[in-house]
Amino acid sequence: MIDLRSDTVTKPTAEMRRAMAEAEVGDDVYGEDPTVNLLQEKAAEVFGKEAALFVPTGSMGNQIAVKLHTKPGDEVIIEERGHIFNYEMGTPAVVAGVMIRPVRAANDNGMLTWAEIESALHIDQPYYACPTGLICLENTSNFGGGSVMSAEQTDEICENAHKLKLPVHLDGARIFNSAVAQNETVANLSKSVDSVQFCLSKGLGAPVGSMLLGKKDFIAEAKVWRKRFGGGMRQVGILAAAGIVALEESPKRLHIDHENAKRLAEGVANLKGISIDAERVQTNIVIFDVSETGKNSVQIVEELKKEHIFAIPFGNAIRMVTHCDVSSDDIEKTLTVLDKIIQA
Ligand code: TLP
Repeated sequence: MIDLRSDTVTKPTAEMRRAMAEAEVGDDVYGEDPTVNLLQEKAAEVFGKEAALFVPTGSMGNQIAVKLHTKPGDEVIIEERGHIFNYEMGTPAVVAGVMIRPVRAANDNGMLTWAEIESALHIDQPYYACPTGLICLENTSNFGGGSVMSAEQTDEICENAHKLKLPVHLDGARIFNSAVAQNETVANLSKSVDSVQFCLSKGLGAPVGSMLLGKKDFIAEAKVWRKRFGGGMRQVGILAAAGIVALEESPKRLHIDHENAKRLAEGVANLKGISIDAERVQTNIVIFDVSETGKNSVQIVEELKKEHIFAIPFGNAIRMVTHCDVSSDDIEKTLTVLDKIIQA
């Protein structure tokens, strides 16, 4: 089976399983789990932030941030394809009581410029518009095709937002992919944002978990909200142990996933009826349009499945994501099978 649906499907490595078996644990709701505490310290150090909190999912990390940065009735500006807007079950409305103001990035890679954000701001219009309370960024942009945002782009947005006293939250679910692709540090990519969330459970390969980072007071408050969300997890060092291995070991191998994604993109670009600009694939996500193949994305995905290859259809496109459980041979096999399906 070749599972290209997502990098969330990875299985823990032998080293992770060993670390999990041997993890020292305590009750994390009391702050007494030494392995969780160590993971939080290490993550804060890697990102150069004051504090970090281990949360069960990326969605929880993002939504705690949305809740803490806003008040009910505020508006949150986000690129139209953003995960926080599209795939987190309407939580900004349900929990934070905020409106989302989705904005389409003209460059089509999911990355807003300050000019685009500025045109969507509501500042000092108290009687007829929801005031802008937060700007959310996503690096890499998942449905922008795994595109990367540079430190300079992020800094420019934050600098301008902060002049208006607007906080910026970064959904950095795949920020390590972004850092590797740009030969950057995650600290530099997130230095100007007020909070950042990253996932241990995606390209980094841990079975469960994400981290939310920010200032000490923010993280103390985030801990209260994690409990309210039902995320106080007791002897969770058993999961944090895998997270430590993921944080320390996995970034070193992400370039392999990027090479595989590039090869996949170049390969599908040559198939009849598929359109993708392979040049734009920078990390581990490959999204290609199949509308000219004579088959729709759901049909193609169904046929791939019969050959034990898994991908995700959306609209006219198919998404394939490379990760540590996908080899270069798997990529070649996928290309051969896809070609056969399209030719049939
Ligand atoms: N993304 C998943 C699906 O939910 C779409 C995937 O397969 O890509 N931010 C970003 C940018 C994400 O891509 C995801 C998950 C999350 C947040 C949420 O993380 P979890 O699944 O841990 O809640």
